[in-house]
Amino acid sequence: MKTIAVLNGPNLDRLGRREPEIYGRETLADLERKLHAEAADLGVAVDFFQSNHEGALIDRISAMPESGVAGMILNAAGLTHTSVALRDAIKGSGLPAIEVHISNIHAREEFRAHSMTAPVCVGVVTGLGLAGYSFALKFLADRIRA
Ligand code: CA2
Repeated sequence: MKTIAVLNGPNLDRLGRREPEIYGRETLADLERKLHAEAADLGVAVDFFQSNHEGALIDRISAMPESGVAGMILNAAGLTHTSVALRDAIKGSGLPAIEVHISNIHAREEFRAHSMTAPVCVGVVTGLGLAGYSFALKFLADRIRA
């Protein structure tokens, strides 16, 4: 069975516990449970990982090709807007990546509208809440099976 990695960046461990008006009330554990169930229906496995540390996310991405991961869904959170190193890691992995944002990064502060990582991703889902992860999972699962 093919594995799709789901990576979440800094502060997303607080999901559902602060700023519910922006990020909703569901927690990261709720999201993980939902994606595992959806992945089972799609015939893929999900490897779920969150870190507040840029280097830990980069190490995880770098290890993916050898560990048999077939693609990734990435919400790099605040690092989206700053991290050349993360962008290099995504590109270097050679794996298809979908960037996901819970909020619409184009409808908020100007600095959020620019993504360092989007140009090395297949596509971006932004502003659809946690459903964005599900859409990205379906897309990647279809693509990987094709
Ligand atoms: O909308 C998204 O998914 C973001 O990636 C979330 C990041 C933000 O920096 C990006 O511009 C857009 C922030 C993640 C912080 O997550 C929290 C969740 C709940 C409570 C507090 C922070």
